[in-house]
Amino acid sequence: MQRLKKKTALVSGASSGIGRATALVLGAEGAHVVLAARRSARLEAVAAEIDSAEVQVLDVCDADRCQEVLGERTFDIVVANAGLGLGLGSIQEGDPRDWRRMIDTNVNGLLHVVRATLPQMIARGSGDHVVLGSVAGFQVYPGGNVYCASKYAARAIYEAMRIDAGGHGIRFTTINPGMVETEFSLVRFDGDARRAKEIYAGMTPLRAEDVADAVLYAVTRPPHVNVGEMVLWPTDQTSTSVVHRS
Ligand code: NDP
Ligand code: 8X3
Repeated sequence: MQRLKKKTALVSGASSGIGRATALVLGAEGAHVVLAARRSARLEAVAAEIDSAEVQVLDVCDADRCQEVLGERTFDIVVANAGLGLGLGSIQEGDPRDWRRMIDTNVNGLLHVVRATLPQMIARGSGDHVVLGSVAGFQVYPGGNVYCASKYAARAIYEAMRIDAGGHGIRFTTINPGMVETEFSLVRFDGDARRAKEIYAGMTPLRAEDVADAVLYAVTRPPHVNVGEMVLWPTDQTSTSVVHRS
């Protein structure tokens, strides 16, 4: 049975990793999926795997473009997933350009998507708004500094939505995974594939599909049930800075 038939879902950051996996599961459940990210060819490839999908090339850092592309639409489900980490060095040696990009994408970009999509949900009195947070939004770890700060902010934005836009039939969810093997580490280490691979050496990370499954669980509960904060750890990771490796 397709549980999301006649629903329209927006997934930001759908060109890779968790966003791609989420778009695929929502599409397999019958949703029309709007795939948003910057890389159009990657989005087209994901769209080709979904029965009903469309591509929107969108940089979430661009507030006007978010409003233009998303503001006039109605979405039953929004998965605000686009995000990145850059670098893993100490705060005293951090690069302000990396800080700006992380804050612009993970905080301002999230706010732009929220601002463009929440009003129509409020007007219709329904919707599922899902924010991709992280365990990094609960515990700072060595070298995580500004990335962690951006994910603490994402959690605050999720809480703010519940408070400011609550009472209109909308369900607010934040899914907070630990280590997931995606392109995240490749981006964090500026394309250094060997360093990215080492992060997961001797342990079993989450797969993007595990996180997508959690999103699907949240958006397929009965209407009176709102899954709020969900934290997903790999069994081999017991805190943001403790990983058990064989
Ligand atoms: P990926 O690098 O595989 O995917 C990131 C996605 O975000 C890509 O589709 C990328 O698309 C998109 N994106 C990045 N910047 C922008 C932008 N400015 N505008 C639009 N889209 C953008 O990483 P993940 O799938 O792992 O990451 C997804 C989310 O999950 C992030 O928010 C991340 O912080 C979070 N997360 C990841 C964990 C992990 O261990 N992997 C753990 C916990 C949370 P494009 O480049 O085409 O724009
Ligand atoms: C991204 C994964 O392990 O750096 O949120 O927190 S981790």
